[in-house]
Amino acid sequence: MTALPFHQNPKKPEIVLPAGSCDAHCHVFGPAARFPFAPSRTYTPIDAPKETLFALHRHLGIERSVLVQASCHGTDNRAMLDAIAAAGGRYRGVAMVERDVTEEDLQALHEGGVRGVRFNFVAHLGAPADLAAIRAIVAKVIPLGWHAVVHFDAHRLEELAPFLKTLDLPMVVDHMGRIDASAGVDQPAFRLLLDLMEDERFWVKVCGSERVSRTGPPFHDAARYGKLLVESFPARVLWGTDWPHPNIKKDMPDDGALVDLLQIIAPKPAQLQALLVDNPTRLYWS
Ligand code: 0GY
Repeated sequence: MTALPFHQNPKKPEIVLPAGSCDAHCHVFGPAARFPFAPSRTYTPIDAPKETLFALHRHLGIERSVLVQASCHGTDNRAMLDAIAAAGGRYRGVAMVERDVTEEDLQALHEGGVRGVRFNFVAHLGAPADLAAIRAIVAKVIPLGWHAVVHFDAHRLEELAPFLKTLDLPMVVDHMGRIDASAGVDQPAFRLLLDLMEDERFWVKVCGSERVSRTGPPFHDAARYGKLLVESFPARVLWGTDWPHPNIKKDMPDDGALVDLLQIIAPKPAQLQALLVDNPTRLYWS
């Protein structure tokens, strides 16, 4: 199936973001002619090159960013590294690596701006990460001061949580744990996420409203979960656009409107400053 194109004309946000604001979850895809997609991919996105992302960030008032390696590029992190290199220190990355990655490979990624490693347990993205491989990789990235980003379907959290708690590094949960926004704050997956967050190793991204929403734009049903997470764990939350929104099948979000959702998610200036500036600085620029 042909991927839905990202929004071509996002609105100017209603809010002015604080200086140094960081989009801590977005991707670059290709261009495929230069950076081919992985043979193992489960979807083929439309090219989403760095120049388009840089222009979007300028339009939204975003000065820094964290590029997250997506499954369609597998463990070939070159498109991401190319974009980070072009951004002059304002962008960082989260890589995907093979189990047998060497210290030299990791050092090169670190010098290229990578500060974390990502593990996927989302069914539509292919085979789940292997737990023994995760342990092996984690042991190698801890000396670099990296963290892990974990991306899972909500129903997997119960089984995954005990394993994640055995890992001795900071861990960032993608997209509010991909909960179902229609299922209420007492749904088991959200309760488990809150429980996980009581452990100071864990962080959560309060983005992905367009993924967890069941009512559609403007995704207010989802934003209330982000608000609750920001109120409860103000120093361990991150936010991102998720541009160019891989695998969104309908209601492609307007990235300016996603920024506007921050008025619900982090309504107080101090919350916004922590979410967009201070927290990403601690995890990616310290
Ligand atoms: C996201 C979400 C998705 C894709 C990936 O690695 C990926 O391909 O993360 C998705 O399909 O929901 O965070 O970009």
